[in-house]
Formats: sequence, C-alpha cells, structure tokens
Amino acid sequence: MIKKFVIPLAFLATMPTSHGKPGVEIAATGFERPVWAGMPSGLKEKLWVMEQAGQVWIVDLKTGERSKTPFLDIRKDVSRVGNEEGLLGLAFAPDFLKSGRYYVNFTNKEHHTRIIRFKTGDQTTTDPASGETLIDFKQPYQNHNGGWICFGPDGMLYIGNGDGGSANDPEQHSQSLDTFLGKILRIDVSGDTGYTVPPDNPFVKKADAKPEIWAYGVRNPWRCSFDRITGDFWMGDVGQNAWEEIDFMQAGKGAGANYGWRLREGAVPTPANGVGGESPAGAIEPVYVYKHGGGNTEGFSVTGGYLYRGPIKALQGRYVFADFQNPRIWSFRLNDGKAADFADHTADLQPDGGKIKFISSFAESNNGDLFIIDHSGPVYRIVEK
Ligand SMILES: [Ca+2]
Ligand SMILES: [Ca+2]
Repeated sequence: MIKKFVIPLAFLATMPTSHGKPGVEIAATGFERPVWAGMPSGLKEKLWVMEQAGQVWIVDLKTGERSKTPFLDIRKDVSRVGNEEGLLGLAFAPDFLKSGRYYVNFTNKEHHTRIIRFKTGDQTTTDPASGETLIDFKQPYQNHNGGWICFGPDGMLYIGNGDGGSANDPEQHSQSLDTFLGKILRIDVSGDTGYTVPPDNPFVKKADAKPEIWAYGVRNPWRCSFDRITGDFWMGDVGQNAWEEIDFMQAGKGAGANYGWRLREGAVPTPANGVGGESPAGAIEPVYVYKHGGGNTEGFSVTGGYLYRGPIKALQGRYVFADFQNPRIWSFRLNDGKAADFADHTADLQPDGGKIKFISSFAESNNGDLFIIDHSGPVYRIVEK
C-alpha cells in the first residue's frame, strides 16, 4: 500500500544539513578586481558579480559561465583613481524579479559617492539611462568610501559610508551628524521616484542633523549584512593602524547607535595621533576585535561577512568573516553579546592547488550558501568536502 505523507511546513523550512568539513570550489573565475556578488530574492542558480571598475556580470552557477554582455556597465562614470574607489555595492529591490529595480553605490569621476537606482527590463541588461540619482555627496579623500548598500528586514534601504578618508578622520566626520560621512544611512525607496526619510529615523527632529542617518561613528564599514533568519545587523568596520573590529546589532534596535570612531579603534582609545578617547556615553562596543599583524588571528583590513545559514553543519549559526590583506577566514558564535568559540577556517577554505589571495567580500545565496570573492579574480563557493 502506498502511504501518502504530508510533509509538515516546519520540516520544509529546515535546511538540509551536511556533516562534512567546509571547503571551497570555484564558482566562476576571470573577473577583474571583483568586489561584490549577490543574488536577488527568488532565484537559485544565478549570481551577480561586480567588478570595481564599473561592470556587473551574471554567472550561471550550474556551469560557471558568465553572461556574454554585462548586466550593468557604468565604467565611463566610475573613478578608478583611488584603490578604494569604484563601483562598490549593489542592492536588489526585494521585488526585483517583478520591478527590475536595483541600487548601486559607487565613486564617480568627480570623487563623489553616488547612490543610483537602475531599472532593468529583462533582468539581463540595464540601460544606463534608466539611472536615477538618489544621493550624491563629495568624498574629501580617495579612501574610506564605504560602499555597502542593502535592504533591511524592515524594507528600508541601508547605506554604509566611510569617514571620507585620509587618516584620523581629520575633520571629525564620524561623530558629526551634519554629514553623510562615517554613517549608516536608512532611507525609504518604495515610492515611484526619489526617496523619503522614514519618520522613525533617529535624528529627524534634531536641528542640523541629516535625517537620513541611522547610525554613526563608523570608520569604513567594509561589508555589513543582515542575518537572513533573525534580521540582526553585522558590520566589519575597518580599523586604522592597530585594531580591526566586528560589530553586531540585534534586529529592530540600533537607531542612533554610535559605533565610536574616531575616539575608539576596536575596543581601545584610538592609539595614534592623540585622537583617541573614552567611549562616548552609550556607544556600541565591538563584539570581536583583532590586532594588526601577519599572524593566524591577525590582519590589517577586515572584510565583514554573514551569519552562516547554509547547509554545512560545521558553520551553521556562526558569523563568517575574513581579513583582506592577511587572507585569513574565521568564524565565531555570538554568546551573551560577545564572540565565542572562535575558529580559523583558512586551511580548510583553500582551492585545490591554489590559495585565496585577497578576500574583498562574501556573498550569500538564497539558501544560505556563502561565496568568497577574491579580488584577484575568482569567486569561490563554500561547500562541504
Ligand atoms: Ca573617501
Ligand atoms: Ca567601533
């Protein structure tokens, strides 16, 4: 007799779990200075990969082949002068498959940060003329342009801006509320054109403050993410000469949060040039810090990652992140607001016969698989070995 099983919904929501060790395989390769990758909601086997000079390609994950023509090409508008300038981030609208709308964050040839909304008709190409500039502000120096852009679980668009650059945040942008520099912004882009400021943003009623500001006191947020299950916020904030840090904010909290820069580098007063000081009242301390150096738990420039929600049991529930210059890949669990159970995955997460060189970003698929973007060209998928 054939028995008919009804699969409970709760079971369908549970990820299949693999018990092998994490490893990597090449998902696609041959990119020039890739800095970001991502996948719109509702898809499984396509990954969008961004090159810093101003192009975005679509990769077929089943074959590893990239699209013949770029999904987006704005090279003529993108600055390639500074090492940290360029096309840096992209956010698909939650309804991208229907609306075709997406948002990019880049530094233009006049060294301004620009947030532009594009619209694709067929989801394979973009007419640059469809672009609508939402935000445009001058970058005082070539470094620390941030570049992260992502929709939050609340449907708002979040944008991560560095302090503008140079060293020691010389004009004190990060602690000033009258500039977009050194901030996380939060805007509502659900209208047909432009954007609006959500009325529950923390500084909408404060004189001389930019109402778009959601949080401040960041130096160069190089890759933030929202946990796809809980909505918690994670940030890698690049330090100066001594400490790198990871910050965490519980979902639904963090309005008006001060992450401490330039007074704080990691968990200490900024050591250089007399700019350090006590933690401002109520400031958010990092959940994890590491020292500058070439050792196995050290580095020079953090690359924030994701809370792993994919199928590999050894990584589930762990925040996976890396260092760009000392290419180590690590993870930890959050326990009572602090990092615990730290693990170094660098030896496991290496391609056969090769080595990951410069981890510019991580990417996440809709089933929680993680990808590692190597600035030297390849995109790797974390798999079980
Ligand atoms: Ca800058
Ligand atoms: Ca901080």
